[in-house]
Amino acid sequence: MDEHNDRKNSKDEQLDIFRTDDRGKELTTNQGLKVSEDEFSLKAGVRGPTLLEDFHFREKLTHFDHERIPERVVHARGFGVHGEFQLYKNMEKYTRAKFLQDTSRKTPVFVRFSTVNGSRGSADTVRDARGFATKFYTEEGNYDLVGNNIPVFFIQDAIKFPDLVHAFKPEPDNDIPQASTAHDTFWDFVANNQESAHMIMWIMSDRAIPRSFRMMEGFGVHTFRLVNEEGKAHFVKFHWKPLLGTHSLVWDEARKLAGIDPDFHRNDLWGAIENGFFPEFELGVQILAEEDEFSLGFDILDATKIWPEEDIPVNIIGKMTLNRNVDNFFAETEQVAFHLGNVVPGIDFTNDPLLQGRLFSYLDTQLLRLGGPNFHEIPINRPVVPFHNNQREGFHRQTINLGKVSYHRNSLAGNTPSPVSPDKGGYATYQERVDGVKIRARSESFADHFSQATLFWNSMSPPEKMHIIEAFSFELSKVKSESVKQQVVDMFANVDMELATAFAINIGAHPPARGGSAVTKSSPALSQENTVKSVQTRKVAIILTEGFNGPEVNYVLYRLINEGIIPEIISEHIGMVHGTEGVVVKAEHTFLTAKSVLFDAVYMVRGSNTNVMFNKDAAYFIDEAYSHYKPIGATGAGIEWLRVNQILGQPGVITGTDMQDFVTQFIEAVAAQRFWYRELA
Ligand code: HDE
Repeated sequence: MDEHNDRKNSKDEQLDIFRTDDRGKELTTNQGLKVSEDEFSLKAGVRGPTLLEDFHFREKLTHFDHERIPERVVHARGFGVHGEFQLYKNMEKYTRAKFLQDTSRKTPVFVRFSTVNGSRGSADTVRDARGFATKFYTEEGNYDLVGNNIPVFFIQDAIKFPDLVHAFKPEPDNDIPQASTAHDTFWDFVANNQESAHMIMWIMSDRAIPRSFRMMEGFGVHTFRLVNEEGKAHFVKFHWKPLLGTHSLVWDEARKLAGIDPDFHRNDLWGAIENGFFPEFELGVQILAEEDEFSLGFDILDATKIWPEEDIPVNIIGKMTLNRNVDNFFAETEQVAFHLGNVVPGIDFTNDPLLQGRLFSYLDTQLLRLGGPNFHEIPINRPVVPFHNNQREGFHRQTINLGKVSYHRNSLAGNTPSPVSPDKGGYATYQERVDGVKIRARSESFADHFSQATLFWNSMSPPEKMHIIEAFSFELSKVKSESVKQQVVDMFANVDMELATAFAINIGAHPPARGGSAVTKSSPALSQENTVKSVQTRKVAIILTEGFNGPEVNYVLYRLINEGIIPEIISEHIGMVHGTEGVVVKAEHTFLTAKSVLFDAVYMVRGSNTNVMFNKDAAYFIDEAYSHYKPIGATGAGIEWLRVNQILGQPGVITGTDMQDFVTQFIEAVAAQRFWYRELA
């Protein structure tokens, strides 16, 4: 319980009250009765029937039978971690939210990353948007920023959300495919709901297969409002920027990882935090004056639109550090309940029809998932400030509310709990003027579905464009309906003719007869080519066998670790491997467990003189890493391997005899991360 005192904060202290440690204790029933036998049920005779009287057996089995709760209808598979947020800049000019004013305060946070489509047990590396939901435990109550790693959404109005989800989930007759959009109903939805065009471009891009939860951006997606002390409002879009940069897997790698390590992203995040490499994300805001609401050429209430960063800069205002893993996955990650309606004074909504619908859905969904209206009392969901109101009873109520009064207005309790005026911290809704007739319709200003999809395409580097074409080709190759395939080709001709033509040919559809876009604008911030490139926590596989060059390997290990790179040794067996000059290193893997997709780079030191299988595996490992565009290094006997694989001299393939020089170049290559132009060299 005192395991992480250095990282204690108000939320952590609160959780302490609920932590319980069964280790070293006597076994009891839930009633505290000491149990003398936990292996045999109570029977009438040793070979006779089990007795109903066996209260211990029944309690144990009944509890077990009820261990599962419904998984989230979307974002079922997630991974949560604790951390804290600290502000760089006082934002009082824009908002009265205290946690956005006080730069000295550390606000505890809980973040749950997730995939959207798959079930709880699905693989981490599937092609999908990722959820990025943050609960700030502020001194004014909980504020939830429930975002994704993609800044736009498939639809413009929440009423279509059930249709969208029915289309992308496994098909209802056979429940296939799991955690994949590569099937008929999804693409049928896309072609017949063309507002999805922009989101689809992101989903087909590298953004949908992140390298790590630690290496993806987060977006609030909707336009929100910041409101200051004077009641003046500004429109705002929220961004999370990872300090490690935004990085992705390649598709072949992602698919293999889904089998080799379905928990790849969980392992990565858990391990990084356990090893003290705390993921950091900066919070950015794009701010737009109310008077400029109609100045952008699109509707800011339309969640299929971004505000290009080059037009409205992202102002970095603070940093979140994720520094503590959960103690218990179910208690914390599974039971955490996010809700867009969890706001603090100074943060308000807009009329984005997607946002408005979410304000209903998140509260509603928890009632089923967490079994009643008292889920705010579950430890992970409690604010760090007290709550008082006249809500009472319901399933699983924990608080014992004192007194007779549970209504407002009253005289028996001095009319308390009493509402608080806005100048004393009470939440007051922003007084936006609203005037209109009741109507079921969509504003004409939401009609342009393609311009920003083209903006995204225009902003991609050639390799990124290639990946998008490949992703469309893959997904649509899995679609059985020729009609749906053709509809999708014709739809994306509106985004770009080259794109639609390229995948049309790959999937055996007719290239589009007409299409094209007049949009020539691009936004460099959208391309991952322009992201931060860091070697921190990159994993390098070091392949060696007995008799390796001791001083050389020692030197390489020293330099890599010094840079924050994580080297892991693969050898013929796990355990100590002996090199020259008395150097001994510990191999953590054999090729049985270590596959190239689990690493960011390879350093080949030495194969085996006798073990043909090992050499075959090593050659395959290097070849696969090469085909995934990863840095490859070799020295001494290792160089011959690269010659045999015919990759010497290719970009990102580093060899050398001067060790200092070699390691410097190799580290630079690890920083560059991928060498897309290999085949062309
Ligand atoms: Fe969600 N979404 N969503 N969503 N969403 C849920 O709430 C919903 C949308 C997002 O880690 C559900 O507690 C509707 C956009 C995340 O616990 C549910 C609409 C964005 C998470 C729900 C949207 C998101 C959810 C399911 C269309 C990015 C996981 C379980 C109007 C800005 C939170 C739950 C976690 C989860 C409804 C669209 C992000 C059913 C109706 C846009 C990160 O309430």
